Order: sequence, then structure tokens, then C-alpha cells
Amino acid sequence: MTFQLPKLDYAFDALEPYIDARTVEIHYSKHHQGYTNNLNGLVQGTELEGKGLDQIFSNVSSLPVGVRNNGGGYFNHNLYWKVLTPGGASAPQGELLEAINHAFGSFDAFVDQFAKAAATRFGSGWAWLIDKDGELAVTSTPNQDNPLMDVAEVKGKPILGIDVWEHAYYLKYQNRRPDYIQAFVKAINWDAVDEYYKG
Ligand code: MN3
Repeated sequence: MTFQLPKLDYAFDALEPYIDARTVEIHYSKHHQGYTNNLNGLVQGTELEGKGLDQIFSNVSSLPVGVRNNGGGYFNHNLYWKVLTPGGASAPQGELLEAINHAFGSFDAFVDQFAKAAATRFGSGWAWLIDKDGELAVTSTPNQDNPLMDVAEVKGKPILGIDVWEHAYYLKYQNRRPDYIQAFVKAINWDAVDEYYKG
């Protein structure tokens, strides 16, 4: 197995009341595990075996669509679980806060822009906070695409991402995606975002 499903750092119910335990359990052990297994199956015995995700994403437009979907699904969910609670700062601090203020005017203005990007992504996809050549920006991608892919409209290094596929929120929030987005924002582990920012 080239790609391993990372261990979840917390219990399935650790994100309550923001994200319910059943959703976390299914999302992690079925969806994320599924992307991981599919990706391994797709690269095994091909020229992609042993290649890193950065290499795959930067060239993804010329690869089979399954590699794009499952490679994105694997990477995106790795980040998603990392940037959620428990523990860690409940607000950005230091250099990261300064960068957010610089890019968006204020933390609240950032949250508005991020929530809007997540709410208006039609169908399934992701909204992101990215580092784009040293400047922070908000963007969104369809399906399991991400801003590291050569197909992304806006490219950069993702440091925070929210999954807005219905499987991420439907059991608890049904059609109320904006309520899920507001809950997600309250459950962000800003120390983890800071690690991606500095990494
Ligand atoms: Mn998902």
C-alpha cells in the first residue's frame, strides 16, 4: 500500500456538537478509506507507483480521471481531519493572523469570504484558504479537485479546507449547508492550520 489512511487523532464524537459522531465515522472509515483504497489500486503497477501527490497533482490533467478524483479525495480528507478540533487554538494567532488581516482586512471578513465560497460552490466540492505566492486567498474547487492540481482555476498551497459534499453534513444538517459551514468554522484547529501555513 503506497498511501495509508492517516489515523484519526480523536474519537468519532470529538467534533460534537459541530459535526456529529455518525457523520465523522462514516466519512472517515467509508469515504476517506474508499478514496485511499481506490488510489492505491489505480497507481499500483503503473508509472505512478512511488510518486508523491505533489507530482501527481501538478500533472493531473494528463492522468486518468480516477487518479484525479481519488488522489484528491485522499489528500483533501487528510487535511480536513487535521484542521479540526479538539485541542489547538480556536482563533488564528501571530504571523498567520497578520497574514489573514493583510489579505482580508479582518478575521471576520475572512470568515465571511470563506463561508460564502463554501456555500456557493454548486454541487459537491471544497472551499479553501490557500497560500498563493505568499499571499492568502480564498478559493473553491469542484468534486475532489484541489488548488495543488494543474486543473485548478486558482492555484496555491491549501492550509484550510472544508468539504461541502453532502456526505460531510447531511445526517445532521440536511439541506442547511450554511449551518454546517458556520459550525465547521467554530471547530477549526488553528494550530493545525498554522502548521500547514508554515510547512
Ligand atoms: Mn468527504
